[in-house]
Amino acid sequence: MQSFTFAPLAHIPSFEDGFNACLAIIEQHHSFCIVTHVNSDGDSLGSQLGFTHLLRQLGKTVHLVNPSHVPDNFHYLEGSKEIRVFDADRDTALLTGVEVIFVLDGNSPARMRGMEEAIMRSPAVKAVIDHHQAPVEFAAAYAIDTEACSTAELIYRFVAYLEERDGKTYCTPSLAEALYTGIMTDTGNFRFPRTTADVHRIIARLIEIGVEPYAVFDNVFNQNPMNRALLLGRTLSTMQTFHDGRLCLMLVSQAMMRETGTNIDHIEGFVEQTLGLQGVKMGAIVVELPDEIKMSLRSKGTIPVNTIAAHFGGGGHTNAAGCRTSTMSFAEAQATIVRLAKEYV
Ligand SMILES: [Mn+2]
Repeated sequence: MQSFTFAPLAHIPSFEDGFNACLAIIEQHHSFCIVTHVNSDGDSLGSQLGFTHLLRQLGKTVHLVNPSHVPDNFHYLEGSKEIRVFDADRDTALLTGVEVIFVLDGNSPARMRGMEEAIMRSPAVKAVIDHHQAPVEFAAAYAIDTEACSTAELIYRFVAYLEERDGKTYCTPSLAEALYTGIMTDTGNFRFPRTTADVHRIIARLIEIGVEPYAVFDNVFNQNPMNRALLLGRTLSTMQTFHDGRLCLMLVSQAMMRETGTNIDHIEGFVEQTLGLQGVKMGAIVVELPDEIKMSLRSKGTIPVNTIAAHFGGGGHTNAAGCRTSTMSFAEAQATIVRLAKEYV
């Protein structure tokens, strides 16, 4: 497989310019493929499906292809069963044949791990809607607002704008539920710093349209299989603190996953436990996978965990970031995080 390198985007347009550029692309084309990042989460799926429901009401043809499968707890989202897991032999022609590829909740083809080549070789117009920092050069349009709580919030702006322009309602119950899911999960259930009054006004509208907050929460978070609970127990027992209790580290080894019959999907959300410990300013979970080490980082205040993630070639936000390494051992990755964190905590 060819490997691609991407230059940082030299000029990041204002959100308004990027928004208008995306609107023009929507207007001018008929067939779309919407893709999102590897290891699907509530915001990637919620924004992908919310945007799909919008584009279809505008008469567009929409295909959905992701680099990884939809976790079971998001199957309640309407349209989720249409999402294909990318298969190069089957889906390269689809990506090549559509007029537009929209990349949501990610700003580099590298985030669509395994799909980079198909995306880059496709003659389709590429466009990005995202709220992460450090986009790379590959698309014709970028609607990026790093102040937004979620990509779902940005999709809502398209919905609201088009409703105003066309004088009709596009925010159907299915669309509302998709965007609610994205906002709820990416704000950590409405508690992270970007949970603004404007976000709550959007949520108010989504509830008015018919979203049931408890039902969504129940679908996403109350469906844990027993083996996940057992893995969480084992993971909590690995908790260690460093730097006078300001850094908390948790570990998940291959053996722990094997013994509990779990996989990477089951670890979603574990890292949040680190910040619950008194005095902790930064938390990390280091996960040993068969061919690489995956790390998720969280912080309070101004500690820039995305800077630490960038050391490993990853990224994210100030308070939530992630990265992977296939060159360091499990132990080396842990030691490196502890060492890098010292400067910030
Ligand atoms: Mn997001």
